[in-house]
Amino acid sequence: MKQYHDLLKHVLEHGNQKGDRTGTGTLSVFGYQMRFDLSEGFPMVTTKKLHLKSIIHELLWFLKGDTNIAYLQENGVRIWNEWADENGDLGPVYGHQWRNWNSEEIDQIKEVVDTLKNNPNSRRMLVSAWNPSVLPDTSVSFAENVANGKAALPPCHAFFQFYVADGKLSCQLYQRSADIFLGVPFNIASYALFTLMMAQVCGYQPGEFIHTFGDAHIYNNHMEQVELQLSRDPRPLPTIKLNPEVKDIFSFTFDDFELLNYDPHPHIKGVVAV
Ligand code: THF
Repeated sequence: MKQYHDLLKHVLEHGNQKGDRTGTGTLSVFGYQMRFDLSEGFPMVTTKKLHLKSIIHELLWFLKGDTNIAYLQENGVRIWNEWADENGDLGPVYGHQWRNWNSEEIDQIKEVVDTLKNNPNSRRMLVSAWNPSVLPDTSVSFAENVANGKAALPPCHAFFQFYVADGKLSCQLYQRSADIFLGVPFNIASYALFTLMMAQVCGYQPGEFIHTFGDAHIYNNHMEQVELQLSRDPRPLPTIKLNPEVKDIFSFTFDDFELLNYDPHPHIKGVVAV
């Protein structure tokens, strides 16, 4: 994953010191792009151990249209705990917008699958999680926003587009805000996995995952971790095997994924900014 190390180095070299909503402070750049050829292996960071289980369950949870953390908690996934209200609700976040945009019964995922199968040259194969009508009021708590029908947090990975050429499916994500040390390794693996799943159910080979950033930042309290990670040498990429029987994007379950040859350096802990 040279691309990820290049991003870390780019931000260390060119980043602006910036305050942020969480009060932590960041080193930040605006605008950056990474490309991953999915035929070269599964783009999972090897210079620290990543928890694929959390990534798979989070993606399946988005695809169900679920926005309550109960499913995640039942499966031992804690990454959304900090933002949920006392009932576990996050308001109309990713899953809601993907499957039921603006509560108008617009299933963006189903529509993209249909277009990928029937009109793959289309330039309209987009999914938007960004919905200005449910953006939170930052002067009140996460829970109060949820009580008011707003999202607890605005989506960070805001929208994505698919593209087919030469029998290969590619996906490009626009991420408006990116926590490079903690979130980005998750986001890369999640969208790469999603692209492999969409390719299988729509009958294409995997193409590229293209990751485009708005504000890409390293939190000030992740600097030591980043130095440690950069001192390590990237290892060969793992591969992922999907159960080839699954032909419906909404039918995947946790047991349909098998990670092969993942040999990472040890995990590096970091505190998440809330
Ligand atoms: N807020 C911040 N500050 N960073 C983010 O990456 C982020 N997200 C989501 C929403 N708000 C965010 C939540 N995603 C971890 C990973 C992804 C998250 C939140 C937290 C995390 O703590 N990862 C640890 C532990 C992993 C585990 O428990 O499985 C890690 O070491 O990777 C970005 O979409």
